[in-house]
Amino acid sequence: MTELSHLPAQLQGRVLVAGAGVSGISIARMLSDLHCDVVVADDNETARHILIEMVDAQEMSTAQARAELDTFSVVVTSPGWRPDSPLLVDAHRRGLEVIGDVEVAWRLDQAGVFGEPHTWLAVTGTNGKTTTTAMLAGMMNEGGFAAKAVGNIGVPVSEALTAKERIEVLVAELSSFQLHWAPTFKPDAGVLLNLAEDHIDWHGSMRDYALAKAKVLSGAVAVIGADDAYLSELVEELNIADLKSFTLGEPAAKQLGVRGGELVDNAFAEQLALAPADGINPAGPAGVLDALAAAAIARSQGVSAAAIAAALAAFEVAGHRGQVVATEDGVDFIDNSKATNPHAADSALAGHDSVIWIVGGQLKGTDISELVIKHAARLKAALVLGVDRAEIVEALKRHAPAAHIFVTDSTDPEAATAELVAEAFRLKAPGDTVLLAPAAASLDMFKGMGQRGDLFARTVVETIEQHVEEKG
Ligand code: UMA
Repeated sequence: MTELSHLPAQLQGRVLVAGAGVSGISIARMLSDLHCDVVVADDNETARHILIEMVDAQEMSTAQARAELDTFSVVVTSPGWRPDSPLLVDAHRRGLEVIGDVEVAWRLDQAGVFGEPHTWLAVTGTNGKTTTTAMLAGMMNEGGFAAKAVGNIGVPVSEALTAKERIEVLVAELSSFQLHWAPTFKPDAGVLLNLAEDHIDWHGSMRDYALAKAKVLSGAVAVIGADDAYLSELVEELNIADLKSFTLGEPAAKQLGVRGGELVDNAFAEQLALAPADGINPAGPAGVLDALAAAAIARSQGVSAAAIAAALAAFEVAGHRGQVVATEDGVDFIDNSKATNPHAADSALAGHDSVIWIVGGQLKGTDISELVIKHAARLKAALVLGVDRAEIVEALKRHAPAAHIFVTDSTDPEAATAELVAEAFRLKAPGDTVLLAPAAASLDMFKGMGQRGDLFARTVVETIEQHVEEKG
């Protein structure tokens, strides 16, 4: 076990962990296992009590931690805490360093606390992060590395670092929050997939959001999505050495792309065919882009074309990303609960001619008007829920006047879902698609986007079963 004196200096004093959620529990556990003096603060008393049953740490309210700030040597914040939270603002004002879970794990790893430092492969972007991360982990494992998908995907980074059986390669899905709180993080290879408005309320501006994400490009290998105009402009300004990219078109020099129906690497090899573009799961251009991004990073680490092809063939898309959960009388019911911002909802809406769209939740400061304008012609109806419903209804009335609008004011997850699904069944006709792609976060009403998708799927399936029973 590591001596306290081998740890980075700030961690040798009293460490305040802000947040007793998934990342707070994990970071507190890792630090207390390293004999650090750990205190966890959270606004939620139940969360604090759950934590201390699992971890050898002290707990206190956020207010108390604020009052005792002078006793701490560093604050380790959970990613969801906004930079303008009073506790973090006060800490900053007193000159206390505030860093995130990823930064702590990174610093400890660089200090050799877990043996030889690990290989860090970082994936970020507004959309496609989780799929790309999972694909990349699959490719690395297929290529013979002991790799694990961690980070925003739901497995805290610290969990992988302290795993009994050593994991060599951390394939880290990193949110803009985690990157914001990781000032010295420098992955071995990083990919920034795309950039569109999201989390503007948290970051303060699109530019700050984008700059946080661009931190994954600080390592030896940096890859971006070349088809994204905003991103291409941003990296020009950042002047990144030896930047590689990927495109749906034919690959130029330093690019991966598609030629003759094959994914081709022209960045880490010369026109090397990797795998067929057809049959990639998830189907469609978004899936091909994610596969190209993952392949770029895998290739940078020496993974063979055969291993990449095998990993893609075995890959299955995770839940809530566009599965058809049921079909009745020529109408598909699709769960894309993962569409937590307008950019993601944009790809979900594309390709359907007549959509009954379930939309709403927390817009997080983003503007939904453009999305409504772009898809107005395919909107047969919009069924609206959530805290920002008034803003959404206004955009619909203004930009999609032909769409039938139905709003639920219910804040109960089950009741609201039942109302919307019942309305969808009343309205649907053969050829329509009933699409849950809310363009907004779920946390105003649901435990997360998973619960939102599950409730939708369950309610739809139960309604169809009821129809079958009635007919029978
Ligand atoms: N809390 C306070 N005061 C505050 C804010 C939060 O006391 O001002 C407390 C809450 O009571 C709660 C805890 O802090 O007990 C929650 O911390 P958190 O919001 O950082 O959530 P975690 O449970 O630690 O989960 C986080 C990520 N959550 C967020 O970034 C919001 C998870 O990403 C991630 O999987 C997990 O760490 C492991 O790394 C989720 C997410 O929604 C999936 N991510 C966003 C997205 O994908 O859009 C970025």
